[in-house]
Amino acid sequence: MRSPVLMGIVNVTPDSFSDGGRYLATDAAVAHGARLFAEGAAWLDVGGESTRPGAAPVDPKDEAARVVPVIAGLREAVPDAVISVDTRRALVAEAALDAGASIVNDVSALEDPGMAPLVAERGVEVVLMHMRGDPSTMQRNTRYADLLGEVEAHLLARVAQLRALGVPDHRILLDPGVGFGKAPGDNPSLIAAVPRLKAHGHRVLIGASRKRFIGELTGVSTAAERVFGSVGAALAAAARGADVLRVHDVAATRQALAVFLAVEHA
Ligand code: HH2
Repeated sequence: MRSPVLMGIVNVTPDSFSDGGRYLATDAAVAHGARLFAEGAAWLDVGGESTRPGAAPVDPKDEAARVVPVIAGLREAVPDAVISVDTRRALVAEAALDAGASIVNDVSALEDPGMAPLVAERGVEVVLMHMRGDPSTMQRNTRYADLLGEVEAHLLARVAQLRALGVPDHRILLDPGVGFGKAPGDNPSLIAAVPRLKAHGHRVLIGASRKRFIGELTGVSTAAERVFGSVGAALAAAARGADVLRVHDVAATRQALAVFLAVEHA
C-alpha cells in the first residue's frame, strides 16, 4: 500500500466551518500553507469560498482576489509544493493557474461550462467531487435511492465530458464528496466505497477532515476539536486505498499514517 498524498487545507475565507477567518490575510495564509508543507502536505489546496452547508456564494472576482496572492506567495515560499485551487468557477481557476496552481479542485465537478475546456486546454489535473445541488441547498434533500450508484454515475458522466475533450484518465481524480448533501450515516459508506470508485481507474481523494459526521459519531461539537476523529477517518480511507487525503491536521495525520503503514508493510 502506497502512502496517500496529504493535501493540506489553506482556507482564505471569513466563514469556513472549522477555521474561517484565521487565514484571511495573505501573509497568514502563506505562512499556514508553508507550515502544512513542512509537516508533510505535498499538495496545498487554496480556497476562497466556503462550501459549508448553507454558505453564501462569493463573487468570483472577490474569490480570485483572495486566492491569487496566496498562490503566488506559496509559489515563492514553497516552490516544491503542488498547489491546487478549490473553486467552482472557471474564472477563478484560470487566474489561479496563471498564478502557479497546477490542480483544479472543483467541488461542483464542472458545473461552470468554462471549467472542462479550461482544464483540457491547460493540461492540468482536476478533482471531480460529487455534490447534489450547491452548498446553499445541498442539505435540503439528502435521501438517495442508491447512494453509491448515484455518486458513481454522476462522477462518471463528468469524466466522460473531460474524455471527450481529450483529458487523459490519469489527470482526473474522483471524490465522493463526504458531507456534501449526504445524510450523516452515508459518510462512512462513502469512505468504505473507495475501492469501488478506484475500480474505474482514477485516483480517489477523500476529504473527511473535521466534518460534521465526525462530530455526530463522537459527540464533539467544535470542528477544530475533531482532530482524533479526523485521523481515524484518514486511516480508514488509507486502508481502502485512497490516493489523496484532504486534511486540516497534517502533522497528526502524517504521524498516524507512518505507524499504520509500517504495520501494513511488516
Ligand atoms: N471539502 C471541503 C472543501 N473542499 N474539496 C474536495 N475535493 N473534497 C472535499 O471533501 C472538500 C473540498 C469542505 O471543507 P473546508 O474547506 O474545511 O471548509 P469550507 O468549505 O467551509 O471552507
